Parts: sequence; structure tokens; C-alpha cells
Amino acid sequence: MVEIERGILSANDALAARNRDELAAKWQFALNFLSSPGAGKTTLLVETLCRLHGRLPLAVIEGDQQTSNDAERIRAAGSPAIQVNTGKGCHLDAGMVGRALAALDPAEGALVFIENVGNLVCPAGFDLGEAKRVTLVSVTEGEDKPLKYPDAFAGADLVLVTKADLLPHLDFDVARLTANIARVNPRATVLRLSTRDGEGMDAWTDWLLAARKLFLEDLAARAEARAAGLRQTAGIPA
Ligand SMILES: Nc1nc2c(ncn2[C@@H]2O[C@H](COP(=O)(O)OP(=O)(O)O)[C@@H](O)[C@H]2O)c(=O)[nH]1
Ligand SMILES: [Mg+2]
Repeated sequence: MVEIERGILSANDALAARNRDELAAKWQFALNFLSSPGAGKTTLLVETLCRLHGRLPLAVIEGDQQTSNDAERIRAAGSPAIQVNTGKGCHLDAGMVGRALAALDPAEGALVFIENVGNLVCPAGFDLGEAKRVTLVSVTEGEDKPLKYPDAFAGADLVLVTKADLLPHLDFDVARLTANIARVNPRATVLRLSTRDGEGMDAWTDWLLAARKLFLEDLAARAEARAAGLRQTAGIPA
């Protein structure tokens, strides 16, 4: 059992590394979105695409066990999207994402959103080649979810606390949730947001664009260092 699991994960890691290289070669910044079903991933993506439309190239890979409903919602928002149905599978893997990227062929410099299959367990173990991982948890899910499903939070660069507009109707303690996130992942940024009243949407898009900028600057610095090394090897003065 342990051997098989290790085999599957290392095969996935090799494909994830290939996706990461191919994305980097085209200066594409990819994010992997995890959450339980219904936390608001697709709604957030639709809102985000509307805000960023016309400013930079966008593309979306939608993962669900069945239906192409979410890809249709994204296309209706004016962005290219491809639906991956995992059937009995409970998560996307790097092979599926590699094939989806080949079919979708996002433009150079694109922001690529990958919406994983909704659950807080299986997607956490599979690197897709993304640059950043974003985990959503809605205020109707309970403050203890980071402790119950730590892997989904431990690997996140950003945790979005969604549906904040519902807080007046609930006895949900955002500070307790934030403390629980910090227990499993002290380095994650935590933002509270609502697609209904727009709370946190500016902070979210600011985070997204700043993370993409840093990623592209890092790629540029590496390309320059590689070029400088090649010039030196070839005896060409800088
Ligand atoms: N009140 C409220 N409802 C939301 C918000 N975002 C999404 N929803 C609702 O939550 C449900 C599930 O949203 P969806 O985006 O499909 O979740 P996904 O399964 O994570 O993709 C839908 O009925 C949305 O309208 C929000 O910010 N506030
Ligand atoms: Mg969805």
C-alpha cells in the first residue's frame, strides 16, 4: 500500500515539474484552488475574471467529478475554460492538468486558474505544477476545519475566508478560525472576503497581482543569470 502510494505520488511529481517548466517557459502564472464543495470557488473566479478582463490574458481549468457547469459559468464571463471530469476521482492530478493546458493553450503571460475538485482531503496531496495554492473556507463550515483537514491548509499560500456577508447571521468566530489556520500554517496570508458585498475583493486581487509580479520577476532574474552564465562560458563579454 505504502509503496503504491509513493509510486503514484512520485509519478505525479514528475508530471507536475513538467507542467511547472512549461508554464514558466510561457510566463504563465498558475493558481490551484482548493475547498470543500460550495465554498465559493467558481463564484470567486467569475468575479475575479470580470475584474481582470482586458488587463491580462486569463484561462481557467475546471475540475469536477461530473458536469461542465462550472466551465460554462466561466465561459459566460468571457474567459477561455476547459472542464476536466474526474469521474470517481476526488482530485485533479498533474497529468490531467498537463493535458488540459495542452488543449487550452493559454496565451503567453496568462493567469491560469485551476479549480480543483471540491473536497478538503484528496486534492491536498497532489502538486499540479501551480505557482501558488489558494484554499477557501466559508464562514458556514465551522472554525475547526483547519485542524480536521490540516493538509488542505498546510500547503496554502493564501487562505480566503469566504461568504463574510453571512457573518451577521451566524455565531462564527473568524479570530478562532484564523488562529486555527496559523496553528497548521503560520506562513499563510489570510483574507476575509465576500463576492456578494465586495468585502476583501480589492485585497484579493492586489495579493494576486503582487504574487504574479514577484513570480515573473523571479523568472526574469533566473533567465538573466542563465544568459550571463552562457555568455561567460562562450567567452562573450557582457
Ligand atoms: N452569501 C454568499 N454566497 C456565496 C458567496 N460566494 C458564493 N456563494 C454561493 O455559494 C454557492 C456555491 O458557490 P460556488 O461558487 O458554486 O462554490 P464552489 O463549489 O466552491 O465552486 C452558490 O450558491 C453561490 O451563489 C458569497 O460571497 N456570499
Ligand atoms: Mg465550482
